[in-house]
Amino acid sequence: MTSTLNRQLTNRLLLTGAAGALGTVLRQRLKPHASILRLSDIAPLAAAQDGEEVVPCDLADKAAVDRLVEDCSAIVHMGGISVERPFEEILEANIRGAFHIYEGARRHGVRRVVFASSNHVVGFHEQSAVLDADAARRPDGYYGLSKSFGEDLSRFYFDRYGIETACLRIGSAYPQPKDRRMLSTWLSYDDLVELVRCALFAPQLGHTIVYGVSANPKVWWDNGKASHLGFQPKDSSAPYNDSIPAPASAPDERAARFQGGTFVTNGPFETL
Ligand code: NAI
Ligand code: 15L
Repeated sequence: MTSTLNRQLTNRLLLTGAAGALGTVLRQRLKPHASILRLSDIAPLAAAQDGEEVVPCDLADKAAVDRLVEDCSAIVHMGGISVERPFEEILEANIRGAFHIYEGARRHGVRRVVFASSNHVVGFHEQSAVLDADAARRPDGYYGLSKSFGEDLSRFYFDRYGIETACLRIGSAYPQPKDRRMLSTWLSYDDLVELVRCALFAPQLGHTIVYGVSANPKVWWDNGKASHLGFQPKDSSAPYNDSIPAPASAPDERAARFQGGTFVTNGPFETL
């Protein structure tokens, strides 16, 4: 039993995107770290259990997000569109949505946010490159651009208002790697949970960019500039190496060349 003294605990923790793939995992695994877990999504959510509050909310609705954030001590912001979509959809959920989260944090005295960024902020770097937190941003679509916006937005709210943020440039968070690219980009669920825990409770956070990646044999990202988080991934894609076949057909040359994989050729989805 973890004693109260060394248990890292926040009072009311807001988890957005709680009905999503990663939100569903975090809803269970973050419970020991919050007296109350406030769960939100635009999609239906299972009824609140002990220690939970369920508050449906559209991130594009400024007043609703303001009410959502009130009385929260920290935010794990996982909500939003998680793939390439037409710009207007990305604009409402991811860009306006992130702005509403940070405005709510400012107005209601939230001091720390864990922001789900993405590897698609740097998706047009070559797969042969090893990037650290200061690598040039090379977003590979409107989705990646929206995450790049979130990284700049959170930097502004730290510099101007002192609200600390960890931007998690998550690679590929799934129960196991699904293709050859994920042998480099995979983040296990256990490592995801540990990364979020480290980001929530690191004594000094400031504004930190950290890649969400397990201890895979070949990684494209160096977390040396995020060592103050104390994140030590425990899993690796190595055991899956032989079970993942080569793609049935030759991948698009650009998808095979750049870190963003097929995102670099997705779309455009724009309609007039
Ligand atoms: P997901 O698509 O399963 O979950 C996102 C959730 O956000 C959904 O439940 C959706 O209903 C909700 N949402 C969308 N628009 C909304 C709006 N306007 N208002 C309120 N809620 C809204 O995505 P997943 O895989 O769980 O990812 C979680 C976060 O992590 C996302 O921000 C995604 O961009 C990011 N991420 C995920 C990676 C992965 O490998 N799963 C990799 C890199 C980043
Ligand atoms: C992401 O940002 C997506 O949200 C996720 O669905 C995966 O496509 C992941 O990137 C990836 O690059 O594997």
